[in-house]
Amino acid sequence: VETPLLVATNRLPFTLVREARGLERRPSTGGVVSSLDALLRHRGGAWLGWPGLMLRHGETIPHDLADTYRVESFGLSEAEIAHYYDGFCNRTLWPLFHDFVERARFAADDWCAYREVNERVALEAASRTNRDVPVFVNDYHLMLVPASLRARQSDRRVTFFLHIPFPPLDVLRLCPWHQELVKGLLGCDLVAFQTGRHVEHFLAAAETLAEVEVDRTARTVRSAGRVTRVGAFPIGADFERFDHWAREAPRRSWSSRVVIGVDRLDYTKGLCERLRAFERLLDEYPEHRGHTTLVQLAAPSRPHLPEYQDLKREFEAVVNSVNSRFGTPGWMPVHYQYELLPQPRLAEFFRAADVALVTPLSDGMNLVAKEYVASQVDERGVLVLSTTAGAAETMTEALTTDPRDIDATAEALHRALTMHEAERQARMRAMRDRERRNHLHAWAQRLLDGSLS
Ligand code: ADQ
Repeated sequence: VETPLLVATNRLPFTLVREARGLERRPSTGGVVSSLDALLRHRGGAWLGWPGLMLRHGETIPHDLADTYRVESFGLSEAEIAHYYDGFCNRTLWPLFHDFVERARFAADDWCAYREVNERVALEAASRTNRDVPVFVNDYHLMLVPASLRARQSDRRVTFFLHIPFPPLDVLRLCPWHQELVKGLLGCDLVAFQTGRHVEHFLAAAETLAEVEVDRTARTVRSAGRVTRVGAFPIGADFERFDHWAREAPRRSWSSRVVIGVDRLDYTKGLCERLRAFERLLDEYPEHRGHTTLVQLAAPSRPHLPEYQDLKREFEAVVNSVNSRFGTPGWMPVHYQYELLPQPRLAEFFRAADVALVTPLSDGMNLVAKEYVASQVDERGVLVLSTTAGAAETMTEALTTDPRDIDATAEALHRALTMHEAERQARMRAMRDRERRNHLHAWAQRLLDGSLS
């Protein structure tokens, strides 16, 4: 019999909205949510997270008949949303860990709120499940939970996975509380990252702590008489579903060749640099004018934060300038859509696209690269990928580029658009074989097996 599990994330797999009839659940979509959900459905247990609003006295989370595991929630006050979530999570850790040092804000009241919320989540996790239930803590919002949980229950099994990069020591050190963050993770039995590089960064950070013994070869950290294992567990896409959606998708014919970009509208994703590279391509290789369209799908993200509003304005200005420079009555160079599309629609775009331009400035993994490969059922497209995306560590058949180097990205794009069929197919087939094995659910299972071994 498989042991049940407690999954702890910042958000629950749905958001609660208050309607006239009462509270309603709006399910979240996305790969990670669906894989953790599948895992819990299979093993049973509980999911602990924030439902997106404050429950009022007497309100409870509406039950769903399909629930096969318990849903447990924690609340966040307005001040905590401002200081813990918008503050320390999204204005300190997010930019710092993605190496946007100048954007990172270090405010003591944000840090205090982060500590308090993490404490509370650990308390909830400890009290709402039996001690023999392993806990799987997710992502940068909850880095102090493992140590806090360990202090209460020394025998609890705890695993942590970081979806974003773990930065090199010289960047991490800029955070006045970086040692506390590392100590927080050392409460785990297993700390897991997306890539080997992030593992190395973490071990280097652990080495700076007093009374800690790091074994770089075995990838272990001994502290307070206990051993924490550290490892790379690269996440995968939901391969079979994208493959299936792509095969089922209606075949629309495009009047030009298609280069696709799909991202949350976030400054880490390098959207403006990508457009500049496309513009450079049209400048340097006029043969693509009139024949190639960049389709950029952008999902709204953190739209209430001023830096995201600025980014949206800036990006849309670049779209307009490229379109007005090169556009003709019969051809619009950039087709831009600001909305969250259903995943089957994404698969349709991915299948049709001759090239995917996946050029984040920094990224833990990047699932879009993998979803594109999964949807390339005709094996004729080319993936252009940033060296700075975690995905580049394993997707070695992609054409890689430094996303800040506009000329290099334009070159890579030209090479992709002119590559011979046999080479395109060989590269795509190798990536499809790897990603088919390395799919999302296999990742979750590997992580659990790793934490229980
Ligand atoms: P994200 O930063 O959100 O995730 P990513 O891996 O690219 O980055 O995943 C984005 C997801 O959103 C993909 O599944 C994509 O299909 C979807 N998406 C993007 N734009 C969309 C649109 N317009 N419509 C519909 N769907 C859209 C974090 C880390 C990543 C890491 C993941 C998983 O930052 O590095 O790969 O977690 O661990």
